[in-house]
Amino acid sequence: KILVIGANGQIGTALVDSLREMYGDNQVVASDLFPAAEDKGLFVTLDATNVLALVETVHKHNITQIYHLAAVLSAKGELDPLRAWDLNMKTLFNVFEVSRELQLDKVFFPSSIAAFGDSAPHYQTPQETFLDPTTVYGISKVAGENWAGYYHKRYNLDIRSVRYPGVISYQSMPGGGTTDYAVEIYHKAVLGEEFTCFLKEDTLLPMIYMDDAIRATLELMEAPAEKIKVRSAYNLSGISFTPEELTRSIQEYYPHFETIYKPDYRQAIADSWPKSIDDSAAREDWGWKPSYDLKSMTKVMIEKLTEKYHLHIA
Ligand code: VAH
Repeated sequence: KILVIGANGQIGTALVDSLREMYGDNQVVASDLFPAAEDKGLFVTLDATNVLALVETVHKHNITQIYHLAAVLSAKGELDPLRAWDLNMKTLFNVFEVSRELQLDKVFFPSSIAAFGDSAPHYQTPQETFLDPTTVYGISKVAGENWAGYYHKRYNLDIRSVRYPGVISYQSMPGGGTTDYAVEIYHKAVLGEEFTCFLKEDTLLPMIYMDDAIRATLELMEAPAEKIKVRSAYNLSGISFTPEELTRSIQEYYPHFETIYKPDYRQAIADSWPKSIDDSAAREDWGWKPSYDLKSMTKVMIEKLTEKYHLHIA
């Protein structure tokens, strides 16, 4: 069975649904610190910093794979660096150690474009390049990538990872990320409100629509092990756009929608990240190809959020 740690997070929420669709509801155990609002199937409360609790959960539910989606994200991590490092790494080591000891089949842990810093080329950022992350979150992701490679090489643990761009979804709100503006903006537009963006209008960032992010994750995890050449984390790209371009794509539906720009401390984080990603390694090794562009993502986001708020497109 599959255990998803951080099941109530932005990616965890969508990932649990997709894993259940693929493998069956009773094959996926969702876990988080507290239950989600609405009951959505097999769930256990689990604090992944508690290794004994993790061992107990793995034994009790016959877990053979772990997807570790719990972490403190980039912006929030800067408010309490050592807590973010401690939580991100303690949970990661627990997952890697328990998976090694109990000989789990596969482990997924997410890296991020936050692994890159100012020394990496900002356009078409390559798979192999110098990593000098500017946030604690990014430092924890680079450390995680190196530890993943170590556990694979030394213990032959089948750990797989992708460097997610900013992930955009309607199912749940992200928490504490620098790319969160690109989710919040759609909610404001659908609710007929003005949006205040915490990044400058020309801040170009690599993003990905959740359906593509989840499909990439499942395709990576389903690929034969011998195809997985990268045991740190695969670059993954979806769509690169600026807040201005995103606003314009929304105005096709809401002509009077307005974004005002009030950059804050997250601007410096965004400026240190790639503007576009070269994901040719993922395309070559396991056939990755995104299917959403800005137009099709905006269409589905507005449709889904209109339903969610029980509104009807005018
Ligand atoms: C964040 N959404 O902003 C996450 C992600 C690349 C962005 O790591 O921290």
